[in-house]
Amino acid sequence: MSEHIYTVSGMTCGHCADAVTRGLQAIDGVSSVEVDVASGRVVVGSARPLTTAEVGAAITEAGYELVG
Ligand SMILES: [Cu+2]
Repeated sequence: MSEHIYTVSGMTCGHCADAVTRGLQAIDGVSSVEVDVASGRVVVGSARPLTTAEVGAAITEAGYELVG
């Protein structure tokens, strides 16, 4: 179990947070997602290491941007 912290831009409300959460939870091995809309901070817990590419792809697909 490891925890990864990302910054996502473009989220403005709870629906944005839900979309990002759903996208990240669809990644194999992801066990938890916590989103703070105001800061754009996203904490992802996972059973295996995640690549920036797969996390970025999931966030892009949800309509937002991984910035860090
Ligand atoms: Cu929104």
